[in-house]
Amino acid sequence: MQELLSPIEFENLLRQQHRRYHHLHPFHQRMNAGELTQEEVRRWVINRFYYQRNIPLKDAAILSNCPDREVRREWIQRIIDHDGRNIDGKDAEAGGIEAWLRLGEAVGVSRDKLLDDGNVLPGVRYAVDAYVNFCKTKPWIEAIASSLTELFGPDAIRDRLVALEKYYSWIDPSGFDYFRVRLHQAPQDARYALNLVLQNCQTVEMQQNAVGALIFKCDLLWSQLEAIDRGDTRLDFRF
Ligand code: AHQ
Repeated sequence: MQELLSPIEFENLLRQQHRRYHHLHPFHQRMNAGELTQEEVRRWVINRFYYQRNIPLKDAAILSNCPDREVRREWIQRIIDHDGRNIDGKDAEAGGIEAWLRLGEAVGVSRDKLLDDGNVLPGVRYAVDAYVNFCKTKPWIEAIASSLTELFGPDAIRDRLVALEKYYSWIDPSGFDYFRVRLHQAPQDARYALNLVLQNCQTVEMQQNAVGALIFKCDLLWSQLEAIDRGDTRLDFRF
């Protein structure tokens, strides 16, 4: 990409990265075919929780780097979506992290086990920590571009939800509420993030860096699943 792309060409180039997205990973393919064992599902829930609980940290990093008040006023909602919030000392919104803890209980993994980072596979920890560090150290618009994997998320989550309800009857379906909520939040998030990237990346270099950020995130999600798919044969990899 040597010349400045029009907004349509730039959006198409971003959307072409769908071919790198983790919906194509064998682990998700096996999940959607109903082929995962209970142990594999529990391993996925435990390790994905580490990703989920770090989302507010990476979004707070983006806020801390973003000088634009209007963008911060919008972006801060992502932290509330995951952390939830109290109003007048009452739990007004539970949030996505609480919903994932309930997913854990639905698959037979205790809240304490999910909250213990010692159960996280090294490969997952490195991928997630790389994401948080990326959002701490890169320009805010590149960090926002890395969230554009959410252009591809809703279709993947929709297929997953159908498969989980169809093939994994041992799981209390109320545990899937996290994904049902994401189906509404993610498209709005993705639309807002895409418009920001299209409007703010007005040089060849910024467009290249935005595409590079999206590829980085696709590879991060892929690496995370590689680690989850393989598991860890060492007796106890806890640090
Ligand atoms: O549950 C997910 C989530 O809250 C987010 C936030 C967003 C971001 O800001 O990077 N990305 C993301 C994703 C979530 N779920 C993943 C899934 O497959 O369940 C997809 C993932 C993403 O596409 O980035």
